[in-house]
Amino acid sequence: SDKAEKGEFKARLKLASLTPMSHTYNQGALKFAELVRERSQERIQVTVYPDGQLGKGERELLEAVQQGTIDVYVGSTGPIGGFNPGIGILDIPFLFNDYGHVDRVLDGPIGQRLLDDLEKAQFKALAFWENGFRNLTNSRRAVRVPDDARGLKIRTMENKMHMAAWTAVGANPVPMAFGEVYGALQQKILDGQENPVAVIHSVKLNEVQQFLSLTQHVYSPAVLIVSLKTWQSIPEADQKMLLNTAREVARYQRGLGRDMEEKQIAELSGRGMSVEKTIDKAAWRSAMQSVISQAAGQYGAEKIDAILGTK
Ligand code: EAX
Repeated sequence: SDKAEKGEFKARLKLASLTPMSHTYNQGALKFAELVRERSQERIQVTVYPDGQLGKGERELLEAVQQGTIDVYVGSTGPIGGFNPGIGILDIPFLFNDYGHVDRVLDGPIGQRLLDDLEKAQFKALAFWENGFRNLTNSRRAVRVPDDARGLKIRTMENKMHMAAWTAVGANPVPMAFGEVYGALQQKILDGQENPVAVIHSVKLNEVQQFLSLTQHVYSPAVLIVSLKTWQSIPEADQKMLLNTAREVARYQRGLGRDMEEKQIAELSGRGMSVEKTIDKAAWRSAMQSVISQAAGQYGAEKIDAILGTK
């Protein structure tokens, strides 16, 4: 960002994500850029760099945001626990029942406290956007019950709780930057990975994964984060506008993935994926129970109960 001659604030902001332009993150980001441009009378320009153009993994993007070389991040909260442990509470398996529950928690006081706390890590988190409920894919076999996943090499995010959850079901988790995943699946270095339908569809994982199981084992929030360095250079009135716009676009962006989910599953199936729709969630939850119980010790049972009990 830089100051214009007559003291009028102007900025060019780089926004980065890992997913293709067609994915909901970037459709949301384009909408955000358009509204910010309009509302700032073209003083603030946001350019969207999708598809890992500015870095292969979300940890890498987040490090650049801390340094201020990338201004804005939209991505999963999965790797943010490495920067700010508190946010990891959201990655507990089977914490959220459905989208309504998600919205009530993330848009309520619990969500706001988690966003505010990210400032300690040099992140000005404007709003929760959405990655989605994560599902397992693999190239070996149909996976319906947890035992079917035994022995599979599954890429996870760089997130200890996710790794522990896959270890608990007897799989072998391999943490890896998202930008390396397609190639590793193609070369059969990995058997599988897990992601929301919107990601699986936009990255065309059906080309390298035959089996999709709608496990929805964990809800994966996304966040829109501005580098604190960038943020502090922005005048208060523009900060307010950015914050309100991020919140407004959050509703639009979350809706995109939710509205497309059924259609994208049907398309993946039409492209040859075999889709396991009947998943016994109780069986998966109990297979991951040791991890869920451990999380209570780590984050405090009362904090988890507050999320579970948000009506
Ligand atoms: O944020 O790394 C992942 O699997 C994430 O779900 C993805 O990059 C979207």
